[in-house]
Amino acid sequence: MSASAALATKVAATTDFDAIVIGAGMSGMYQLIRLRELGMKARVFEAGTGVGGTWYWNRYPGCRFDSESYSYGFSFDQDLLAEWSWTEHFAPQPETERYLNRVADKYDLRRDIQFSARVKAAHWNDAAGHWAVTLEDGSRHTARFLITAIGALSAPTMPTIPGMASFKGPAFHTGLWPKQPVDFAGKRVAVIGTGASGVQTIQEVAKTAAQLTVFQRTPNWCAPLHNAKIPAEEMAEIRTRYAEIFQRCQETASCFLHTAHPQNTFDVSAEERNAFLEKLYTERGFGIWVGNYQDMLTNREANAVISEFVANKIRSRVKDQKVAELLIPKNHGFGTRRVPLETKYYECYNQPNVTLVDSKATPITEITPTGLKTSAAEYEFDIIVYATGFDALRGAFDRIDFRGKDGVALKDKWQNGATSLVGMLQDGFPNMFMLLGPHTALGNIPRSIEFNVDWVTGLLRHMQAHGQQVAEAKPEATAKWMEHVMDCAAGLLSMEVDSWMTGVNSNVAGKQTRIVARYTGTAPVYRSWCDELAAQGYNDLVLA
Ligand code: NA7
Repeated sequence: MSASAALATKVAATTDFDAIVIGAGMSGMYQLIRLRELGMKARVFEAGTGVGGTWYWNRYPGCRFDSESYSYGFSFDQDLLAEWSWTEHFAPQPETERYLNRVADKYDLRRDIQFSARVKAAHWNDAAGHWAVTLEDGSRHTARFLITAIGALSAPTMPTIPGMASFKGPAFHTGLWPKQPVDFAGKRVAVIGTGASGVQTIQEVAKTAAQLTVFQRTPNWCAPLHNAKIPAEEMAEIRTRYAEIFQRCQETASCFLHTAHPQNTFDVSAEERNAFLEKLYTERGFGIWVGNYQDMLTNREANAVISEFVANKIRSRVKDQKVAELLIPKNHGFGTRRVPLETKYYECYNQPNVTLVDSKATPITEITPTGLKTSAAEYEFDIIVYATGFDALRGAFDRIDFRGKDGVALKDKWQNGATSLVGMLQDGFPNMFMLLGPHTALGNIPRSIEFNVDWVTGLLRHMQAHGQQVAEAKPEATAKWMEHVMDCAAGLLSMEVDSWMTGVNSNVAGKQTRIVARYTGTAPVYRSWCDELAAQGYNDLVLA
């Protein structure tokens, strides 16, 4: 019997599982594959009835990637890369869900996944050296290791407007969309919220709704997606370049195909700059955001130039200039919040069936049985869509009662903002590994997921090889990492703006103050910290 199998057997004798994974999205699925390779008995608990996480829950109309499809899928399985065809440069949600189900089929993942199983609590038992996980149905399961694969944008938040329960028609949050399609044809529809989800929803619903009223509190800077179908010959060509594509993702700052242009905004003439910005505006994907001049997100004057460029694009695309001005952000510069990518979004407001309401000037005061009231008017609707976002980054953690050593609650530990070691470990919480924890590199998320899963797997393999059963981050290592996290955020214009990226959510008590909520360094720097930690024999961890 191999050493790993021997350890697995020993652990299995004392706990229900070697490892429990919370969540069957992309990170949970990939982690399960790797745990099996380690010979571990693993169980995944998933609240939904299917795999896919983000791509299971977010089935709102128009939901799709903003990362190029072929840079987003799993990179670890050559046969899957050879077999799968993406049909669009930015695949729509149903295609991605199909893709993830194909992965689940191929690896027979569902036999180790318990669906409709929402984790309520996870408590570390120091004496037994295991985690006890309690589900909402009251059942309790133990495992030596606990791996959270609960997503960074997975805790949807509803507004707290009086009367919400009284609305008689259907009402949906974009992140909790029903499986059966919603027919908007001939309906009067309200969409509340104009973030990335709202923008994708609006441009789709505007096609069929009799009347669409958009309630916009803060406009966002949106830029064209330039999506297109991928014909079979082009997909065949893309397939030959996968090694190059994923290599490129490893080298860029946020794992996208795009990365900052190595010049500053004012290094070039106004003419050259304008030509460059025009080019970016006509190119696919996030280039205009993450492939722009390298000082765009740190230099106020530089940021003003790109902001004015995009503002003029909005003015040229929207006929009614009063509406255009309402759609142009005035309280933050381009790229300092997440840039929603759009397809004829601004042109929607030229349609007679679409109305924009400034809900900063005239806030929504009440949801009524037949619609809603603002401080200025009353509206009647058949359907209300809440595109009001998520309690991001640590929100999904706050919804589970995690307790570490001495019964300390993670929520209390994170009272003044989350801490971590490389986003994946938390001192005081032994054997808990967070795949998309706070302060992990995000960007093109599957690239980060694959890295983090492989890193956790490497740590588990190391522990197996050395007969170690407990791993915990050292507080001093956590402090050093958090210092780096804080340093990275210094000087970023995005830190001056309220958004989920700075930990602000107006609908969640206690989350009104900006904090360094995420890792803002580059992915290569992030990975070098993690690799270094492993290369030094995990000296920043106590391994017992
Ligand atoms: P976002 O980007 O957080 O957007 C939420 C939107 O909802 C935003 O426009 C908010 O306005 C608006 N909102 C939230 N609460 C209210 C209330 N109470 N009244 C009016 N308007 C409200 O969430 P998304 O789902 O679009 O995107 C999140 C990320 O998921 C996205 O970046 C992708 O990476 C995937 P506010 O700006 O707060 O004034």
